[in-house]
This record gives sequence, structure tokens and C-alpha cells, in this order.
Amino acid sequence: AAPTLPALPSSLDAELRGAVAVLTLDRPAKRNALSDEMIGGIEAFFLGLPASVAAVVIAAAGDHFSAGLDLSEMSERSTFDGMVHSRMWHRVFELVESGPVPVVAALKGAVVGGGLELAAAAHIRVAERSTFYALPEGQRGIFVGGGAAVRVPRLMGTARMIDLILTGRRLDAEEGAAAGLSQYVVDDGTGREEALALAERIAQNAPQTNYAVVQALPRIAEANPREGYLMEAMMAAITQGTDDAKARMQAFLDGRAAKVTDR
Ligand code: 1HE
Repeated sequence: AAPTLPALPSSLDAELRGAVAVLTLDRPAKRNALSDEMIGGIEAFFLGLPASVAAVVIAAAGDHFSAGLDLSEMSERSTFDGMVHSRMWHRVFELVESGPVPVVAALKGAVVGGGLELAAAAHIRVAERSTFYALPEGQRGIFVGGGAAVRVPRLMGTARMIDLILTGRRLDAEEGAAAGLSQYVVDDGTGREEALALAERIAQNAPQTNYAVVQALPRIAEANPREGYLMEAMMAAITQGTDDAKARMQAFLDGRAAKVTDR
């Protein structure tokens, strides 16, 4: 049977484009503010990815990637509910970061608060020039709760994150790229296509290499070097032992594979 994606709430849209699945935040009237419904839908999307999917793009409808947590859902929440809510976001964004395949986020406009937390869980961020980043939690009287305290310092360093949250200031696309928040800056209106092109290229990599990059590399980078080197050696051995790797290396030696200079 043809692969299908799970049913999603109307605030999200999903599309299969060959080996790439595109998830679109589709609540532009509310600047893609992340409601509980959307967080649940993101979870359903990642849990229901067909095995034929080798890479994911997260894009957004409208002018903004995401204005972060849906503040209209917050006022009724008790302290304990807040704890459970934050852990729900952690669970879902962990699926983004450590799911089966690489994820490319196409950013534009506001990438703010929880929107930056979602973006930070992706593996590659492509930012249109319109992108601006901010952590307005200081003005709202709250703290980050979707993993930013762990993931954002990894990208930009703790001091830069402290500056963002204490001052509430914005970084534009170029400043964000220089600080480590995105790996690419592209023209307005092209982010989704650029992210798709990257995802299509990623989908052509050997699955065992993509798996090692998503599952092992972040752990190795944070492990003690002694354990890190051992994990690296195990992943090197596992990947190179596959028939797929042997065939790809032979193809290069026979002059049938792309050279680095062809890319
Ligand atoms: C929202 C939200 C939201 C917009 N929750 N409804 N995030 C923030 O503090 C960011 C708050 N948002 C903004 O600063 C601005 O909306 C934007 C800069 C993103 C966009 O500005 P603009 O002028 O294009 O749109 P707008 O007129 O402000 O918003 C359009 C509508 O979206 C409006 O609703 P409407 O019914 O009056 O049309 C807004 O109320 C609504 N809207 N953002 C709910 N965030 C797990 S912890 C994570 C912690 C956080 O994420 S804190 C950061 C929250």
C-alpha cells in the first residue's frame, strides 16, 4: 500500500514528497502560536512517519514561523499543570530531535519563545531574511519550558541566550546565523524550497549514516571524551559494515559516484 501520513488537526498540514515529509504549521492568523492541539499534532506526525520517509521539513504558513507558546491557553494553568505541560513539550520536541530521521526547519518572521524551542530541536535551520529571533519570556513573567535552556545554549552559548532572555531584544536573520541559530540565510519566499532541497539531498545519504548523525553524534559530542571516542568507533564500525556502505565505497572506486567537488 502507498505510504500515508497520520491525520492531523487543522492547525497543521502534512504532505509526502517522495522520501521527504513536510509538516506545515498552519495557524497563520495566530502567527502559528503553539497550542496544545498543535503540540499533540506534531507528536502524532512524528510517531506516524512511514518507514519510506528519510527526512522531514518543518515549514510554516503565513509570514511567521511561530510566535511561541499559545499564551491564551496559559492563564488557567496551575503550577503543577505547568510542570506537566512543559514535560509534554519536552517529550514531543525530543521526538523531533531524536526521531528516526533528520529534520530541516524553514524559518521566517517570528521565531520566538517556543517557536525558537521547536526550531532548536531540528537538525538544520534555514532562515529567510525576514526571520527574527527573541525570547520574550522575561516580559511575560515566565521561563522557557520547551527545551530552550538545554538546546539554545548548545547553538549560541549560554551568554548569548542570557542576553536574549534578559533584554527581550531581537536578533535578525544575519545576527542569528552569526550567533549559531541557523546554518543558512536565504531570500524571502525561498525558505521552504531551500529546506526541501536540503532534505532531498539528505534523503539520498545512506540511512545508517543519517541515523548515526541524529542518534549518536549529539550524544557523543556531550559525552566524556573517553566514552565519546568509543561510541564513535562503534558507530564507524556499524555503518561501514553495512552492504550499503560497501556498495557506495565500491561505486566511488569504480568512478561511478559523485566526487566532493561535484556537490
Ligand atoms: C498569539 C500569540 C501567542 C500572536 N499566543 N496568541 N510569545 C510571545 O510573547 C510573542 C507574542 N507575539 C508577538 O509578539 C506578535 O504577535 C508577533 C511579533 C509574533 C507578530 O506580530 P503581528 O503584529 O504580526 O501579529 P499580532 O497582531 O500581534 O497577532 C495576531 C494574532 O495572533 C493576535 O490575535 P487576534 O485574535 O487579536 O488577531 C494575537 O493575539 C495572536 N498571537 N502571538 C497567543 N504567542 C513552553 S514555554 C514557551 C514560552 C513562550 O513561548 S513565551 C513567548 C510567547
